[in-house]
Amino acid sequence: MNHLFPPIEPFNEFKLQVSDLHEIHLQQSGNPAGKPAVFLHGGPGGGIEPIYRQYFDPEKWRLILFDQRGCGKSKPFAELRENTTWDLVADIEKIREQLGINRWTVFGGSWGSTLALAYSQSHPERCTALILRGIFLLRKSELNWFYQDGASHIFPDAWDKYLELIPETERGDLLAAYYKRLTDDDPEVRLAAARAWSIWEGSTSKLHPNKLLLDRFGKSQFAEAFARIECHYFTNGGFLESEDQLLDNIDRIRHIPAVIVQGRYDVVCPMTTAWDLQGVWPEVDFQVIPDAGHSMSEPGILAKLIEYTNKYSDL
Ligand code: STX
Repeated sequence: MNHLFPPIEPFNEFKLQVSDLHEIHLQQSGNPAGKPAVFLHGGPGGGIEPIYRQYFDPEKWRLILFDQRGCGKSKPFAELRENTTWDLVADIEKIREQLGINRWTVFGGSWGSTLALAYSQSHPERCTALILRGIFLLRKSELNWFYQDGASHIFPDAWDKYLELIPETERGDLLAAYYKRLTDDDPEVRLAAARAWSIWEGSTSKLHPNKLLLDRFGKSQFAEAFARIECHYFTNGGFLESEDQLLDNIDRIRHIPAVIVQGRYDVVCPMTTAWDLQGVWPEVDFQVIPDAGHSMSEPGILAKLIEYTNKYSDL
């Protein structure tokens, strides 16, 4: 059975100024002489967590984690300016160059999978392997499913709380209604919207939701960056050229060893998306977890991810 590695501290932490405005926070853990891997967190705006270090054998891997622009310990906090998918792709290259890494394994779930695809399709020669989970391609149908009409039918109780904040006249376009409040000048308006937005996602991420997770999503510090940055990216279609961009450019990466780990009962990023991706990418190793939701801590997903970080440590 594959289970988490013991908790470890980073062996090195530092800041990197990636633009006049943004400074990002990075850390390295595991074996400094190990195989390099970069961890792309979700959201966007979710930030990194200590437990993410425990998915990689610390003797085999040199793991690089960082807080994407505007979240976690990166600064300025919750900043939306100069914050696009392509800024993040450029940051990943800056990090790689700064650390003197030639090629690395790219690990990302949910929004992390979107970013992993955008990065690897831009810089395929830098990728040794891809470990992707809970696939999210930011297509209109996916956003509509989660923020307008879809997941609402599975979690009507949590949905009511997400709706509560928005007057009926504005409910025809909830993304727009939330964007307006998340970018309001009044911090109280922003925060109330941020908490409701984040709690909705926290309530739907696991097959068996737990209070610990909800507490984290409801914390104002986490919620403000998470909700503002997510809503900013989603309002702008992920800054993609077209909504099928990541499917259309699969030729650029099909030669790279890659696995998709997908929970059958993922309500945040339903399996249709992973299915469409594997449909244009027959080379990918497609692993469906029959009894899992969205979160990377779902037992079957966790075990499969660790199986693959172990397997790919030999590539
Ligand atoms: N957002 C999905 C996503 O990337 C639509 C995501 N969901 N939860 C997370 O990320 C965190 C666990 C990082 C908070």
